Amino acid sequence: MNNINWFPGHIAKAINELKTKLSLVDVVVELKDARIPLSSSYLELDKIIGSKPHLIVLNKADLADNFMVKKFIEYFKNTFNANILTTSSHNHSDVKTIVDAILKLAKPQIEKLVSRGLNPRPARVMIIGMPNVGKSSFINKLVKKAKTKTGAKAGVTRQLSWIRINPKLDLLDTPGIIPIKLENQLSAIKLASVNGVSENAYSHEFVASELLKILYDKYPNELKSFYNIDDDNLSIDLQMIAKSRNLLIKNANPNIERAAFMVLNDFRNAKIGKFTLDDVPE
Ligand SMILES: Nc1nc2c(ncn2[C@@H]2O[C@H](COP(=O)(O)OP(=O)(O)OP(=O)(O)O)[C@@H](O)[C@H]2O)c(=O)[nH]1
Ligand SMILES: [Mg+2]
Repeated sequence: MNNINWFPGHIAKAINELKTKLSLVDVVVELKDARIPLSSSYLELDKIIGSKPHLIVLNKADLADNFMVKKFIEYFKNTFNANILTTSSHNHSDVKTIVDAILKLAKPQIEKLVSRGLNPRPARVMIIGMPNVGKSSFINKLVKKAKTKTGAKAGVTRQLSWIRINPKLDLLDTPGIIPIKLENQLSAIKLASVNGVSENAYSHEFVASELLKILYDKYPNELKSFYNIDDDNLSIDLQMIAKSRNLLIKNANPNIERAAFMVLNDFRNAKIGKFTLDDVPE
């Protein structure tokens, strides 16, 4: 299977669910994977979000290339005037920074209510993001101290519940899932590499081989040194890694399948290094 499969049929349904939830909140927090800030973006998202205030959070920064994360933050700020932060789910020290950023974005909306003679109410926020980007972990981090569910809101779908993060902020307790659209094969390979695509949709050998090409291009020294590959080599493939790691099958042939799993795991756990797969556009 030398491509990554995707199912356009699921997308319309997911987008409709997302739109319904979006209509309930004042602010949207979009999680992106810090290792692929562009490939984990859904191109039509701006149309779906419309003019609602939008905070981008690059999550899993603990696994990404620090220098590149900084460059991407500048890029998003300069090019899109974006509100953007970076975090990782293990780091709980920045909850206040995140909550303050959300409240700041919600303020004009709440002030608008008051200016119309309505009572101020807590701002409403929801988390959205692609599969596996860390939405549930992020929500858990925000609600760690605030365990009070505030129940259904008048006029709002009954099944959805809200969690009061603080007197000024209610969080929708289920995130919105941004469906992945895998039209661009290079983005699809990167998404699969960070475990953002269902494992049934691709062959590990294919994705691991393609990932090795990307890593060799960006981080050749780290890759060679981690897998003990001779410095003279002008590329690294699964065969070389299987040999170097002594992953062999019958007749001392390299076990490509095991090498593929190993490379994907090593990358996903940032064992080879903290890497970013996307490039900042010129
Ligand atoms: N290293 C690291 N791992 C993270 C981070 N955030 C989440 N994870 C891990 O990523 C995996 C997915 O996290 P979830 O919070 O379940 O992601 P999700 O977006 O809710 O996933 P779905 O509900 O399947 O779409 C889990 O194994 C988490 O432990 C992070 O900031 N750093
Ligand atoms: Mg989840």
